Amino acid sequence: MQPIQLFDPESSTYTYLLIDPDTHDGVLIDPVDSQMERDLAVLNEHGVTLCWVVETHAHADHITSAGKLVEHTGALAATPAGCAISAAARQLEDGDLIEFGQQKLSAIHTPGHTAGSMSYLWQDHVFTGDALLIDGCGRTDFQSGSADVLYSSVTQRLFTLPTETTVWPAHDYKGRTHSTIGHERTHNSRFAHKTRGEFIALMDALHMPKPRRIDEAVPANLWLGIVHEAGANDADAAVTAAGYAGDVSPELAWRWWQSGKAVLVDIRTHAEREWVGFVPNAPVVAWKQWPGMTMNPDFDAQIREAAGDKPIVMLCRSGIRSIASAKRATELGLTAYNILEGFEGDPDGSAHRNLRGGWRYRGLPWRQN
Ligand SMILES: N[C@@H](CCC(=O)N[C@@H](CS)C(=O)NCC(=O)O)C(=O)O
Ligand SMILES: [Fe+2]
Repeated sequence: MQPIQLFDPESSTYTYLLIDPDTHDGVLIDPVDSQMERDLAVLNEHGVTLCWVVETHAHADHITSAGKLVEHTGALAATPAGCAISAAARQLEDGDLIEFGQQKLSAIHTPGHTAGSMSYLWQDHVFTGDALLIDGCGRTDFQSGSADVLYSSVTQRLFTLPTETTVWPAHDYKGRTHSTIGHERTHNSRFAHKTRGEFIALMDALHMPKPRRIDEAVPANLWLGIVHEAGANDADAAVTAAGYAGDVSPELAWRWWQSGKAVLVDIRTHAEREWVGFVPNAPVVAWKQWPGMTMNPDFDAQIREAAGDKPIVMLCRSGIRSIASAKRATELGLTAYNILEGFEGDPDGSAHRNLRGGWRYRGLPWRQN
């Protein structure tokens, strides 16, 4: 089956939908926020269960819809580990496989446009992001880009794929849709018959204006496109409580953590995180442990280490253990808050909306991370 190629004319971005023909499980690569309704309609039309939303890098020219798609569909986000998109459930390293139905998509680290950029190989199709474009390549003058590194990625990782592999880029500004590795190897004017030195000189001489939306796009894309309004923290306040610093809503906890104002600590058991859901990259300090739900004897030392010199917000399942552990942390001299009603509180989901942008949904089948 061919990938389905979708286009956003405003940013000239291609989004790709890959579908397992037997199970109808699917993957979306590089979706654009303004095209989310269209993409949901396409998923519907093909009867697709979206399993993964995958990014090739933190885009500089448009905002991704990955976070919203996670929220709408229950898919998980998978992003290159080197791109610091910490809200994504899965952080991909070179060679990692993303499985959907019987299909496998493999990650190929192709740095140079950005340091973390990944390409993805599915059967004889390669999705090259901005590493390799048709008769071109992504610029290398921002986001830890490097022409030297891109030359290696393209010539050693992409041009070594089989000649007939179809190349599907993240952008084309001239209406071209796809190419092949063989064609790009012999015709791409940036690489064909060019030494490394010639390529670097060519990239150094480009002097392109910066992308129009870079200042809003990159920070938003580091959070899967979920934008938090500046200053919103001030409108909310923690409610003071006896024996610990106070109670905070999940949304406030999320914003504190996102802005670096506090550390969000998950104090549930490993089993709960596996089966119920988790907050990507949140430090884990169990309050109680299986077997028998006995106290974690190392809690005091571990919570001190997790907190460092910051306040902590405690997350549990329903908001009982988080209060007990916040009280204990307070006794240890830390500033500790309780997240009201924990991971499973708020049955209508509204207060957890932002958290769920990066969390696994409760009640969905467990997927190996
Ligand atoms: N005019 C576009 C430029 C976008 C741009 O610079 N795109 C980057 C990718 S994020 C690039 O490498 N473009 C390669 C090219 O234009 O040849 C904008 O303002 O958004
Ligand atoms: Fe880019």
